Amino acid sequence: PEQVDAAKARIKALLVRENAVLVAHYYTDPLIQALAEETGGCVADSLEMARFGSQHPATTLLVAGVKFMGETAKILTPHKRVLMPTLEATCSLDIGCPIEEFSAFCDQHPDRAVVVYANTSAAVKARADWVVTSSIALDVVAHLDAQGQKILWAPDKHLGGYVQKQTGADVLLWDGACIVHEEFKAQGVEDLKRRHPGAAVLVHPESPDAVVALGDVVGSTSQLIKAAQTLPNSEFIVATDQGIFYKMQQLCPDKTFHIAPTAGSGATCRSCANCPWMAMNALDNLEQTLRDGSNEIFVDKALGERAMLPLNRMLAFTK
Ligand code: CIZ
Ligand code: SF4
Repeated sequence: PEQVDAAKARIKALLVRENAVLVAHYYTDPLIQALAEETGGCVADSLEMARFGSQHPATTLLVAGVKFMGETAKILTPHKRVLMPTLEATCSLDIGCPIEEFSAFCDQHPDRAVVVYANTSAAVKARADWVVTSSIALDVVAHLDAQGQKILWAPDKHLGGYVQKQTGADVLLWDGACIVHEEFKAQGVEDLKRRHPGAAVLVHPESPDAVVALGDVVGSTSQLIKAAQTLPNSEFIVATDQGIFYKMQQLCPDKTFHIAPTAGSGATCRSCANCPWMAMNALDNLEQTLRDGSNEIFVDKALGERAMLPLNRMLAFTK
């Protein structure tokens, strides 16, 4: 703890020296989330991270999360320096949607509006008509459906399938998945629910169908946090990355949170439900990046300008 305090103090001084602000995702290490809060930064989902970073006056954004979040920040504010604790932190959705194949898929379906999840590369965003996060996916697709548009959705097939069911829109799905959410098991959730009958089940829609079907609330990280605060239940079973417990516990100190099982046995798994790429963000690489300006994010200028259009459409979208 003393070493942690010392590291945090050094990072605080570096943030001031570099005129930088720390923007952290809910799935990062609780130490990083706390540091963001203590230094006037933000802890949020990818939509709010993008909004916060683009509006904050700091000239350097230090983005703790995965690569697409740093790229999004750079695309929205090309004049700012965007740093990340590591450039290795990617996402199975981004990896599973390479631009050449995706672009060919879009070319085969020119009649469809291309809607991509924020968890994609700058090049994929540049090929899209709309970028969405899980916070606004349903609203955007319902809006397009109301205009009679057919949709090509990428990359998460679980979230896309959920959106298709909820909106009734004509949605063609790319075959991608999140390696973290895909592991949640319906049987395990049911078993756990039997042991905690009063618990409400909170599910992120990147989870498989059968798990989503058990959700009392299905939604983005920010929506699940809100549900933890507003539902009367004192216990919750949560199917998303367990980094979210930091914020849930902070806002609801008297409530109990159980991670949804990633095995059918109903045994909870403390080491699972933790994105390996999010976990690459740590105090030591965060400090190193601020100290020497390493791990700066660059996005090709023309690509960035093209990708900015659907990103700004996302930020401007209100129901
Ligand atoms: O799973 C992710 O990476 C999420 C939930 C991103 C986001 O939109 O905050
Ligand atoms: Fe990607 Fe899943 Fe990790 Fe989120 S939790 S960054 S969707 S692999």
